Amino acid sequence: MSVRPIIILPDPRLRLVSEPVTAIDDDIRRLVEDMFDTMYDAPGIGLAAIQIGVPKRVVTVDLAKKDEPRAPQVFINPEILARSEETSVYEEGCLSIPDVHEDVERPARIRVRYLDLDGKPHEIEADGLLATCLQHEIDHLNGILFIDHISKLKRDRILKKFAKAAKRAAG
Ligand code: GNR
Ligand code: NI
Repeated sequence: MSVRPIIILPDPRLRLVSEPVTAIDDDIRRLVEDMFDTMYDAPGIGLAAIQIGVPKRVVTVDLAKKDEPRAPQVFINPEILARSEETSVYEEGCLSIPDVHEDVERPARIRVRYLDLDGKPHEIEADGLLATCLQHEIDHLNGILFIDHISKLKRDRILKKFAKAAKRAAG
């Protein structure tokens, strides 16, 4: 059980492009375990490895509601193969941008290819919250944040607030 610290805006590591996983070894299995510990502790519905400072293409998701049993899902090297024309809007938040929630419009459905923890490839069609969450997490793997999908005015306001808070914390 290792809850690792979540990195927060404006940490420049959030802008890194994460590297593909080349071998699913004990290091990756430990990383995934720590990601779930950290995600459930937060709590959040998704986490990208870079949010705990590890620039590898690993995503964890659990969309189960509070009164439902846990439903952990792991996506290694996830790739979006296709996006629907139709879009949907969800109010998104991010553990790396605490207390900020904004509507984001994204493709409503995506086709995703990924590896599971056994290295076995899968292809799924995702819609609803899973489609939104996977797009949010795959964005993290590419150094993109949900605030990059909102107006520049709102984004700059948020960036300024977090830059100021970091400055204050540094004394
Ligand atoms: O916990 C999270 N909730 C959430 C809500 C709407 C859209 C995306 C998300 S993901 C977020 C956790 C997180 O920051 N993942 O990177
Ligand atoms: Ni996030």
